Amino acid sequence: MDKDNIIEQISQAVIDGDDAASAEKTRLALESGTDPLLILNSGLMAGAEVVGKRFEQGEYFLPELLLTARALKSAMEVIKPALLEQQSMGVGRVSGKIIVATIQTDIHDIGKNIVASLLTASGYDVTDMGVDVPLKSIVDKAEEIGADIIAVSCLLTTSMPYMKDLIELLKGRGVRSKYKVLVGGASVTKAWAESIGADGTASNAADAVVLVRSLLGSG
Ligand code: B12
Repeated sequence: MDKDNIIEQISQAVIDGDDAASAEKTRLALESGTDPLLILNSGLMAGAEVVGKRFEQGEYFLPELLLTARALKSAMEVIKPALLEQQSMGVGRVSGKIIVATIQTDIHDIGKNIVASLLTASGYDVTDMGVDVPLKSIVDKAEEIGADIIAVSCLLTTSMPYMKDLIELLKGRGVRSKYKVLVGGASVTKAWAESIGADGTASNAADAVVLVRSLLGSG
């Protein structure tokens, strides 16, 4: 099967908000040996990006976003086992407690969920706090479980300042140095992450795992 073509078809299914097609095309792509990461990055996320642009331009509306979310989720169900298998290959015992959350006022969780799943598959002890999580709850939980890393996701530019506030809150409580803070999500850039004093960012879930490994070590 032509790999570029199937990746394009997956993107198209996401753009069309066709959940049956996105799952089916993803299954076909995996069966033909396509790298699950390529499907995630070049198929699913690329399709989501197009939908986002059309939404911004007033060509798509909330119903289309919802259909796309469904198409992304159905494809994620298919791709997840393959991604997890790839991620857990060769992984021994690792140690590290990681809190994962979508920051307050933001409810996007498809990307956050895949980051949490891959980190779990990589052997880390992950506490997924869900979406729209207040800053104080994140810090309280980190203190309670003795987390090593706080990984926050955010897709709305209007919610991004809360990531900075999270770092300020950690400083205010005198516990900033206890944690590595990672930030991510479609709107987060490396420059922005640096500007707020975060310890790192990654543009996709697999790179998030690489980043965590580099911070915590893998064995
Ligand atoms: C699907 C979607 C929705 C769904 C979300 C469903 C769900 N359960 O998540 C629904 C329909 C609910 C929705 C709602 C809204 N949305 Co919306 N949505 C999208 C869309 C199209 C795709 C998001 C997605 O799932 N992408 C696929 C995943 C896999 O990618 P990802 O999230 O980026 O995650 C990857 C990486 O970023 C990274 N990553 C993610 N988190 C983390 C964390 C760390 C620590 C690290 C290291 C890495 C990392 O790894 C992930 C996997 O590889 C985006 C467009 C886009 N370009 O993303 C708009 C988008 C995010 N939405 C947008 C908007 C405006 C909204 C609404 C305000 C619309 C409205 N008027 O109501 C609401 C907001 C509600 C709220 N309070 O949060 C805008 C935000 C614009 C902006 N600049 O702020 C976008 C960018 C569209 C656009 N271009 O206009 N949305």
